[in-house]
Amino acid sequence: MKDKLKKIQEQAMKQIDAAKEMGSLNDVKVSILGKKGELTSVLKGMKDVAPEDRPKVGALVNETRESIEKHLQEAKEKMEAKELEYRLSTESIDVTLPGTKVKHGSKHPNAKVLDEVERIFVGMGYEVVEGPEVEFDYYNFEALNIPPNHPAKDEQDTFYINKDILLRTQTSPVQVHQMEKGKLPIRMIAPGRVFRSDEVDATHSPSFHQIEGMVIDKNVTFADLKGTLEEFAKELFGDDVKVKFRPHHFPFTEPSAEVDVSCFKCGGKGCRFCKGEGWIEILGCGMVHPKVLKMSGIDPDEYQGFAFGVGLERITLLKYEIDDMRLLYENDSRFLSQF
Ligand code: 2NM
Repeated sequence: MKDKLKKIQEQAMKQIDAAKEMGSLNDVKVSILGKKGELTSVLKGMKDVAPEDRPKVGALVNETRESIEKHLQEAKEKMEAKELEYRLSTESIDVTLPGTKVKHGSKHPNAKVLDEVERIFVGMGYEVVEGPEVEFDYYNFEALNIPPNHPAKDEQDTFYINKDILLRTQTSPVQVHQMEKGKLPIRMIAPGRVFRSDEVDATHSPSFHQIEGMVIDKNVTFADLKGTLEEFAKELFGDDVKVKFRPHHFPFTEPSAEVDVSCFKCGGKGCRFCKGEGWIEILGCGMVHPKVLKMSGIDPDEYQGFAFGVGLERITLLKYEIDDMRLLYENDSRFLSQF
């Protein structure tokens, strides 16, 4: 038995010393110490050894195993050290090479303008409120004093789900919901997606975004409306723009107006950008119609309000001098990465 163990050990040592790579080192390990290895089979033959000799033989087997394992480990470490040395002497890193550029996304120009508009109004104490894109006819039209026979209600302009339910054509329904809650005063803006059955071209899309604002309090006058929107226009387009209010008509406001800013490209002299006008229209506004207040449960003798509506895409096109609205919807990264 002793001789057999000695032979196994000698043979193992020889094989280990002869191994040239990790793989053959592992093969040696398996063939001797593995489940079906030579040393393991000796251990399995213990039942044939006389009981009084077993402790001695067992100790001898363990000694042999430990010695082989130690030799294996040493050979492995030597091999690893040699490998590392080889890699260190052959591989090198040029730390002066330029790094790989990491491409990262950028905010959509619409989102940037919306951020800016929200910042301006939040700074004046307004709340940002959102509401559903699918609405009842009542909230989109009737509660805003838009009569049943109004042309805007035509199926050519509005997407109807059924006779009473539609895709909102403006975000004013959000203001109506807020008025119905009965918590006064109100200072809010309602940004969001709106829908109109328009053909796509450079200035139209069946789905775009609006930001509507509304203030309701005691003693609110047209002077408050003018001061607020003048401040808004100057913050958005620059302190030196002039602001002009032109009389207009909306069913939900009385009086109503459209607001122009002096062309920020030519300073008002007239250029290609403002089509020679010197002025650029940016929004619609007015004093909330007493009928609109009354329908939502507000007493117009006690409370008054002003409201306004801005087309987000229109402002984005103007601010970034983009000449086609479709560019805002294509999400071509070559376009978007410029902002
Ligand atoms: C506009 C122009 C003028 C408007 C009115 C209301 C409400 F709910 F208070 F009646 N919200 N938004 C309004 C007024 C919208 O968009 C061009």
